[in-house]
Amino acid sequence: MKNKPFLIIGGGGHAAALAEILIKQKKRIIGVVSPELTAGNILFENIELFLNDEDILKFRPEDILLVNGIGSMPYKSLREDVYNRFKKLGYEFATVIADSALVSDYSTLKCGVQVMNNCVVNIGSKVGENTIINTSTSIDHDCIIGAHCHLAPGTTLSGQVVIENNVHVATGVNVINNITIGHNTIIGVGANIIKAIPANSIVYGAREIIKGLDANDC
Ligand code: JB3
Repeated sequence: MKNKPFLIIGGGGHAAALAEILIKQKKRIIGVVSPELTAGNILFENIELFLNDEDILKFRPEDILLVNGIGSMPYKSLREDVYNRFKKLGYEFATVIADSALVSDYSTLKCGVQVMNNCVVNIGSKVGENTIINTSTSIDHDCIIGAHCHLAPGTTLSGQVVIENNVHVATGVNVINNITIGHNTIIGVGANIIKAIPANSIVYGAREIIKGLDANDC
């Protein structure tokens, strides 16, 4: 993987956050692939813009590393679709770890994992391919996180938590130790998870104040 240049797929906030991490690490970004830039223009203005994913095919798989800058939100499969398409074509996705993150030497991050600023990944934990460990998320010891997950900012996992594939954990969720969360599940913002969650679940977190009700009704 040494010294290969990077091509970032996506031109939004997630791509910009990744680009800044890579630029700080003096990595060479040779292009951004996106139909439009919707964030991070200050960074992207000096990087060549390719408007179509087909443009990636201009580069040989062995010459570059791809960075999946398309974020991950519930019910949207674009991130995973792009990852699977170019993986199948032989391209390699870089694993990105922010300098400000603390990742144990005894943890395992699969291809394309992204550990954003200020995260902690403790000893014995494993993270599956193409998963986003977003800003200020803490994964304690011996957790197993599946592929194509998104642990949104401020997620906290105690020890031995198992999260299966394609799980979206929203901002500020807390999970106590030895809990399993089944695949294709959405955990809502701020939820505190104290028991196992079956696959294909939706768990609501903090609920917004419903308009028209006064404080006493909430
Ligand atoms: O929650 C956090 C902290 N971040 C979210 C992130 C995980 O996911 C963020 O708030 C967003 O919800 C999302 O980030 P993302 O993907 O950067 O969102 P957005 O700002 O909508 O940017 C999507 C980018 O993908 C835009 O630049 C689109 O033009 C681009 N795009 C859309 N379709 C595409 C395609 N790019 C490529 N290469 N191919 C496409 O098919």
